[in-house]
Amino acid sequence: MNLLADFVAEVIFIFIPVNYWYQTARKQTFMPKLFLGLDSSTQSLSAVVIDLDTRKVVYEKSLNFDRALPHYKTRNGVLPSRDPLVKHSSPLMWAEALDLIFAEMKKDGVALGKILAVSGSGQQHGSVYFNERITAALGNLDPKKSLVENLRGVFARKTSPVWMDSSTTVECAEIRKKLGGIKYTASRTGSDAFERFTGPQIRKFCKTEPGAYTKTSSIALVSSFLASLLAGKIAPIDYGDGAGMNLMDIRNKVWDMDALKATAPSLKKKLPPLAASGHVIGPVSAYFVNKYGLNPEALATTWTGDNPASVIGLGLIKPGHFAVSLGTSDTFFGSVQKCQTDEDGEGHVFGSPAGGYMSLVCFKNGSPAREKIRELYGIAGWKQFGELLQQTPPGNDGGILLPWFEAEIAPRVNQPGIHRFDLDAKDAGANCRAIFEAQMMSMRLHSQWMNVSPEKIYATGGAADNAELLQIMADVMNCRVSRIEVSKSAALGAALLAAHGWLAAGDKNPKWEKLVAGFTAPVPDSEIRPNPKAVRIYDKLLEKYADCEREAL
Ligand code: XUL
Repeated sequence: MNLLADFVAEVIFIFIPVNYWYQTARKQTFMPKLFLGLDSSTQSLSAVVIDLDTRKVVYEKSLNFDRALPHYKTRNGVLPSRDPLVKHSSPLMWAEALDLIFAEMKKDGVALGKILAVSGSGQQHGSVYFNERITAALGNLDPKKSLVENLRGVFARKTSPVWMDSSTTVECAEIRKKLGGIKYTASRTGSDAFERFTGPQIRKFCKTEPGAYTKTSSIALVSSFLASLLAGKIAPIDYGDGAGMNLMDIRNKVWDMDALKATAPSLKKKLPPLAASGHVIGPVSAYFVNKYGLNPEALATTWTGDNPASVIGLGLIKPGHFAVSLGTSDTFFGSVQKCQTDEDGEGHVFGSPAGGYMSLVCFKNGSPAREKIRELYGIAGWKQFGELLQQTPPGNDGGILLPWFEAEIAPRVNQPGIHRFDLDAKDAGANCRAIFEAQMMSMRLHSQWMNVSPEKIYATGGAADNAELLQIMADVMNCRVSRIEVSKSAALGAALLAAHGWLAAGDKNPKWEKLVAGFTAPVPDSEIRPNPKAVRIYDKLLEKYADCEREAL
């Protein structure tokens, strides 16, 4: 009898560890390493799933808010407003979109049960305001209900101001004054006080709705709001998106108490902690496990802003690698070695998810302005737009158009309007050329503070498909331009952030350059070189362009 018991014990003793080892090894050998990245942008929510072993994007999907969720009545993702400077959106719409995209992924057969970690990015600066019910709601998300139903009664403010809002000029001036002027505000928080930045927006809310501000127990960014839903608890704000608030001490990556004081009372209590992008918060909420079949061991990580995520998604890991993103906003950004802020206060320094910093300049009149000109001149499509560019000379014979259809960020324009100089308003071709030349000259002019001369610029975003536009970019910026065919650079960056977080949590010490390899190569043979003759024309025209800006302002 004893012998039998010993034998059984022996078998158990050997079998359990061997079986455990076998299962773990099996998991490691056969489990694909899938990571999910989400990007909640101005107009859509996108999902990208990557397989880290095969270095492939295995799934991509986008939901356009206006079309997929028409009951929120947004236009291009923004709620209608009588005041053209006020641009808000609905946090419930973003939450409903999250449910919808998970349902789509499930329907499309995405192996949600095999995803190891989730991260994401959001349009920068937008803010979400909760009352004290939020913690319990997040901790008890009921899978039998939708996220919208689960979030009923948790908001201290129904709508969220977004990055397109320009209604806080007074609050910017107040904060800037308290912090000691443009230069000091920028060197302290990474940027001068900007209308769309979260601090001035919080100040306006506190001044105009003091009762609702008092009832606000917690404030989130778009990114940290959605991360909170995934994690089932209030998520930290990361150093990339946190730097877009005028509230974070950019050098020490902690909340800046003077900036907080200059903004609104009791603000520290209402803000979550700061953390690195992709930092592991914990396992994903049971809501997503029970409802959509997400792996219960999948990790929820901190999200970041869409621009910081694009730094990763475009592979701009080494300092000096820069990109131009031609989207709803046009941005010029890249990794930099040190934190050098703009003394004139037009540009921004954010924390880079790859560590260190990124510099960025943002133009509000991006693709919507190009589209307006196309519509104004009845041009059917971008192909025809490109043909018109070919028929017009670089420099446009000195014709200049300032395309400020909306209030502009760089340079600061509070009174929208378009201005023509030596340009015939009836000439369709000249106006098409003028708008993109102006956008590129403005980019060159307002990024001089960065003091960078990139070897090459990577172009991305919808309009980057147009070779004629990229030639103008190369000639104005006097730099080689290559197209990166990553349609969802922010969502891809987010998926890579999830992978980084998962590897780091497993003590794997992942290296960014290795991690992004294979995902972010430029399109072969897409390089466009500057034409020396055109470069000389733009070098000269830039002076006239700067004079026109000064005159219009
Ligand atoms: C950056 C900015 C925009 C938004 C767009 O400062 O305001 O690029 O992030 O989503």
